Amino acid sequence: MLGTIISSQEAIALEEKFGAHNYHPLPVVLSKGEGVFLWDVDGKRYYDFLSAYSAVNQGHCHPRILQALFDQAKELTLTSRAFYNDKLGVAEKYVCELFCYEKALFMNSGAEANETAIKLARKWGYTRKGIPDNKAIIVAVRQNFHGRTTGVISASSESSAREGFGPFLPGFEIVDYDDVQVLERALAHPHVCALWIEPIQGEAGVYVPAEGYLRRAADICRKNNVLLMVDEIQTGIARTGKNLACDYENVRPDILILGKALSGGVFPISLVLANDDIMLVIKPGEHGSTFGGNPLAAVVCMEALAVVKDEKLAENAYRLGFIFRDRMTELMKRTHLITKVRGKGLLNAIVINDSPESGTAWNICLALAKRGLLAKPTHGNIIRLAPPLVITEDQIHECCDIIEHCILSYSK
Ligand code: IF1
Repeated sequence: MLGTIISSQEAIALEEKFGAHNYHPLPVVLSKGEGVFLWDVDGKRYYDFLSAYSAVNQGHCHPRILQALFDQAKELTLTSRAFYNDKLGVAEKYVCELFCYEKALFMNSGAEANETAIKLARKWGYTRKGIPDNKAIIVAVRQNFHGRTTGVISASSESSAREGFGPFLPGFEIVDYDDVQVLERALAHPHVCALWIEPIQGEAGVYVPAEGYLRRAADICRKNNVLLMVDEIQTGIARTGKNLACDYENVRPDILILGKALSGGVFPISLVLANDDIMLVIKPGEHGSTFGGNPLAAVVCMEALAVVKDEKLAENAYRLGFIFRDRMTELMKRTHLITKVRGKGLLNAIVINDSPESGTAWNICLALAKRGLLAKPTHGNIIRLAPPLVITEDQIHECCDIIEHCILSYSK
């Protein structure tokens, strides 16, 4: 069975019949990836403008990351944390020095890393801030996205994320994003242990907050002895043109949450970083996971991060992001179909001038796929455009030509 070539139709039918229907994929069946390109089972080549939701910042199947995977896989893949291994400590030192924290806690999925952060913040609240037991509050923001587990969706403001999944975890207060005044009030409550935000809201449609919002949020946290917990799972690791999106405002989260491109899309690795006074509130036996911090992840993570640095991917994303948004802004002047262009680095989106239910953004993505560019709408009428950060300037222009053609020739 392994390696059997199946047609697009067969692949889709198999998923329809045997797979949970928890996604509505574009009708494209991919079988190969390399750098900025994906190929479908019929050999058609596409530019990848989703990058597996920013997990493939280094490009598909990066040779250095794969080599690190192969070399380690032949030696040792998993020991569990019941024992030490010769790679985890090296990786913990690497990421602590890279992101300037004292302690690292490796997990697997982004949701798991956010769940870990919730536990850390709450336990810090009880043992360091003196919040009465089971009274800790974490302030989250409207239209957040931190994952799909029931703890995490307890802080979601979206009915689509919550409906049918209650009862929810208590202890979350939801306030408007990008509103400093509301933070002044909310964070002053003595039972608040943390503010939990994304520096740019990815799922919400690449919503970039006002200049200074992150900085002001950090200051209000400090003033109220509240931890700033930042989810950089989608915005981190060079995606927005800086190593972290927080770097734009010199904000250093008390708890930093990473995932996705930590492995260059090779397999799930997530990470929580904090200093001793926070991380050490969790004692042996109070948290963990079977695969969290396995030697394979340790090696892959270090190589994936080294690739970002060696290939100057943040600088590339920073520079090409401006070129891309300029092209999209020029296009917006020539069409009624685009009402907004926004983003930072190579995390960008265009807002389509139609209702989320209209299907217009979906149809535009189908047209883009026909012309060899893969993207997918979010929140109905917003098209996220986020290629791997290894893309070149010429390729950016070629992709803008494709987007331009599809927008200007689109008709309902
Ligand atoms: C899906 C969204 C993006 C994330 C941030 C945590 C997580 C994610 C900021 C959880 C994951 C993925 C999940 C995937 C689609 C995609 C997504 F549309 F769901 F919201 F990117 F915007 N924090 N985002 O973006 O990490 O547990 O998935 O490893 O669930 O459909 P995960």
